[in-house]
Amino acid sequence: MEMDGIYNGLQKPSEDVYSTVNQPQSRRARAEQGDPTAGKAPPYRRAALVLAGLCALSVAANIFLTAYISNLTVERKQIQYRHSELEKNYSNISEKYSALDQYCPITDTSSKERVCKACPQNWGLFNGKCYYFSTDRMNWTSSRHNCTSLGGHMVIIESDGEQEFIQSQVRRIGDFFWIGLSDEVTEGEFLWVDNTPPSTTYWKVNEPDNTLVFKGNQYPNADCVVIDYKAASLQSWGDGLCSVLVRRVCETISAIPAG
Ligand SMILES: [Ca+2]
Ligand SMILES: [Ca+2]
Repeated sequence: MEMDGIYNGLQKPSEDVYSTVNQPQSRRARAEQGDPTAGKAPPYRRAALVLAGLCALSVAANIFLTAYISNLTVERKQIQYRHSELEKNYSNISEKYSALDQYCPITDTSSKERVCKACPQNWGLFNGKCYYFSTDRMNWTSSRHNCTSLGGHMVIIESDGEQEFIQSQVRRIGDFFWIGLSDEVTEGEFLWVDNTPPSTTYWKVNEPDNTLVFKGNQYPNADCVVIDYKAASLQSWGDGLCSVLVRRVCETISAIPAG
């Protein structure tokens, strides 16, 4: 029985055997035979797939980056705005705080108690304004900057009373002092540091002469105004060289208004 079965098998090969032989080998079959190209897509198809993938990736990356950058731009603008607001607040607070320390210094370090005065320390009160008569000497421009840095400006004299007060102090100290008047910008056109022309002037005789006379020598281009402590009357102004080192008078507001 078993032998018959074998013969039958040999004499009647199944159609499947022929069809397998005639048809091209399957990828699996080729792979089993060690064909290295089996089991993979053709090279051009793989390249196209890779290219398509890269394109999709690039488009996605572009969309993502565009959205990301636009987000960053908005954030940057918001931060810049907040930064400028903070800077404004800071300078405002700093100004107020420095004024607080100037006019209301802490008198007791343990209790932090502050005592407020009409003028900052070392400044004198006259008619609702505070005046500082320096002990050091600077050229006119540095004097101007120093008065500003102290929270005021170089003195602007607007009345007989103010001129009288300043001259009395200058005489008492016994030195020359710069005031906030010069014709540096246009020769002969004197302006205060706030760019206004003087409403009333107190020039000495023969001043202004655009000349500094010092120890018998004459120096031209005198553009900055000094108060002479030796003047006998209110007429005490003279123009001198802006580069000369002289004391200065600064002016600022008082915490107690005039009246
Ligand atoms: Ca001049
Ligand atoms: Ca002069």
